[in-house]
Amino acid sequence: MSTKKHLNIGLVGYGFMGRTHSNAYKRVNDFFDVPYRPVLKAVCGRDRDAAGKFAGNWGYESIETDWRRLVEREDIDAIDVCTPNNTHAEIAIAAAEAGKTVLCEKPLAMDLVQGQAMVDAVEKAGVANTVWYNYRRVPAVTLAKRLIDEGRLGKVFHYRAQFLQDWTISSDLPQGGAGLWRLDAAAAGSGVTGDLLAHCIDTALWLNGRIDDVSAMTETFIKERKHNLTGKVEKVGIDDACAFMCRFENGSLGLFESTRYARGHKALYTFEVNGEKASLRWDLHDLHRLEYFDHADDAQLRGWRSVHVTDGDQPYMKNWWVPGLQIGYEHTFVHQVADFLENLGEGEPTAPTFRDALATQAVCDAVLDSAENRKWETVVPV
Ligand code: SOE
Repeated sequence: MSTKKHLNIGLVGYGFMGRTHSNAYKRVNDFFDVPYRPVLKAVCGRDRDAAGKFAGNWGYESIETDWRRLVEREDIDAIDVCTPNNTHAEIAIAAAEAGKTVLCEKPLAMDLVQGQAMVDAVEKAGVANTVWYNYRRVPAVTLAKRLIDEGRLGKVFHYRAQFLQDWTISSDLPQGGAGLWRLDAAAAGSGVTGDLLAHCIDTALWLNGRIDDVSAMTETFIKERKHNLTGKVEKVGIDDACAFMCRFENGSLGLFESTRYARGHKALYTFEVNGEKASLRWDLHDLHRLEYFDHADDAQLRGWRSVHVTDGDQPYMKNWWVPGLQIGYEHTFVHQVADFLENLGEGEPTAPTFRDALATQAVCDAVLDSAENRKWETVVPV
């Protein structure tokens, strides 16, 4: 019999992210010895049939069609917000006020003002909280963090990141509704900046520290799309592409680029860090590898090495298979739940907390302001 404490999960939203999180809750205790067992108590969605189907598929015990009812339920310990961005704040704040643990999909909020209210709510209520920036927990990315913290790169000069996709090139693609809310500014807040660059920024702040100021440009290539909710052709308010340069507090220079118009690229998230002693780079399409160049190597053999991050000494990997056998995208969510439950047992926060995610929000806001105003913008300290 398991002696683990139960953490009763109430999931709001059952799209793509609802599935990744549910999978993580189900798998975590099979692979990680953590003090809590997540229990799939209820899933909430406005469409009763769809919520029922999701609940049946994933093993949720019950369904709700109003998130307020879910938040009120005494048998729910944690609210997991997997809904479009424009609903994060209202749900997360109500959950915190009801004393629930809150897990929230990225980006934290529509903007900094909303994000600040969310941080205030969880901090005032003293509830555990985290934001699902899952790529931090790709073992190769966590290894990059370890190497940087060990000082192996020395002084960092450059940080560059890209997140490239191609799924919105067709002008026939409508905006709004399931999945396509990402193209609707009223639901998403922004386009690639909040959806994709937010991942790059979260990783960058974690690996390389604060960003002081930014200079950005954005473009909306398709100006009008049919809206699924109104049936009318409406103006597109999101950024289809965004590129920015920035200065980090540690003196290094940053270059970031994201688009959904890079034909041939599905989810090409890459970053590279160049330091005085060493460089490293990572690519989501080859996610179990970390490329590393160490200038201290024997000059005759010096070169980029490709580290296959599958060994028990490397982050998270001792919990999975045997050295040489890799894991993938879904495991990053399992890792986040594992860390969250471990920290919950110890009363410790799990990064990225709402406050950590607010720092990413501050950079996103500065990037969008800079693109609009066509000038450098200072990132508001949070
Ligand atoms: C968009 O296509 C998307 O699914 C993002 O919303 C996710 O955050 C990213 O990880 C993959 O791409």
